[in-house]
Amino acid sequence: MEILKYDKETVNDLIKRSQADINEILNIVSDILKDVKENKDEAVKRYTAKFDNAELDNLQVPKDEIKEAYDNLDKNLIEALKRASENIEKFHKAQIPKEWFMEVNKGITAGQIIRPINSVGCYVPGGRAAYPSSILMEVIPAKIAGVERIICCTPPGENGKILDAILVAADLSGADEIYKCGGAQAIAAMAYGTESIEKVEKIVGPGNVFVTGAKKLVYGDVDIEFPAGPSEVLVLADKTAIPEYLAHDFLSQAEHDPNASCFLVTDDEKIARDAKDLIEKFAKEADRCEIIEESLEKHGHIILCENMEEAIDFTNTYAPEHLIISTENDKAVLDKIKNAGSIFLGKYSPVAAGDYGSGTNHVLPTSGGAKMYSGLSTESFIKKPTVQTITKEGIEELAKTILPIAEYEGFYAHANSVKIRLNKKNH
Ligand code: HSO
Ligand code: ZN
Repeated sequence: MEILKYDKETVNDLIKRSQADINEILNIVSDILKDVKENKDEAVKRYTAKFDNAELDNLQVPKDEIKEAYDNLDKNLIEALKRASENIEKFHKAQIPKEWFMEVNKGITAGQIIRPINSVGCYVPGGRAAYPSSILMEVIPAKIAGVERIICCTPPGENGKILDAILVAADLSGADEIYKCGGAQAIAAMAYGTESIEKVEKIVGPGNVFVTGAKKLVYGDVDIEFPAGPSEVLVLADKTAIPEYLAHDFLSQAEHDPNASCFLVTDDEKIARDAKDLIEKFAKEADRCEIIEESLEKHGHIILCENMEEAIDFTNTYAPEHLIISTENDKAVLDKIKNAGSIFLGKYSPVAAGDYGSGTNHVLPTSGGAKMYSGLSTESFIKKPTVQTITKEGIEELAKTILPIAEYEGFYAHANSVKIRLNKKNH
């Protein structure tokens, strides 16, 4: 890893990330979607045999497998999942939007009510790692929003089973149904419905390029949250930061995926050098050393800026999924941050806190998505219909606004629907 002096040109190249080109695989994904739409369960089972090497009779996890999972799972882990759930619940309850009404003008009362989406599909990837924590992050906010039917899909292992921790997390957080299927076929099943998986209205959760590609293609038939790709962290540090902490923050993101991206952006040369040495040293000793070294080699960068203004400017352009701020005056830096998925302020706030248990959500926009999306939240599962009620006096006054515009647009029936209400005495 090199220490790069900040200059707009060089740095603009780094911002592109490693996103595999989803367009390249969209044809394959589109064939899978069509196949599942037509052949339903049979197609899902066929793809599960092909991609996950699992031959399944039934896609749905039966109750006794969930019970067995509780019996088999380490009690300490169950307790930790419960504690994490409590914090996630507390935090996401605070996100429930308020209903409100106001008098826009005399006689015109308008407002917003909240209603949950009726059914939601939570996707959880398998493969390189198991993510019971992601189940909590997806199911709990949906539950708190009041979603009536919450289903989970995750690929089974070769033995046709889902990991105990995933089943326990899904059950603890209140999922109604759990299915053994992954990849584009799972997204298709949730979007279109099959004999055993009833269609849902929104699909959330991260996944590989096939999952992300499938979510893009089914968008419109169902809602999705945002495309989520490989993990990212940007650490914004000045001379007061502690290089050991920064180094471990780097590794904790790099260990996710060879395509994960890690940036240290600082105005202090000594911090940059010390952090670089430690990152390289810890990477060699790390458990997931191969993934970490590949990720750091491809997408690990240390950027040395002239001053913190420049560092903040770069941060906003990069719009990281996770942002750690470790500076003399974190709050003042925070005030200048425009784009980031989830922000960790101060020395004692590692990303792992948000990943597992401080309560915030870890399903976050990547690849610059933080410029236009927020992470998953209770609001992701809530619709806000508007409501209005207008008095006779209110519509009489409003007619002066409506009629000229409606007539200009040539919508005379619109105009008439107002006029008819104006001159009637007894209604
Ligand atoms: N950091 C990941 C979430 C996660 N970490 C799950 C560990 N488990 C989101 O980018
Ligand atoms: Zn993580």
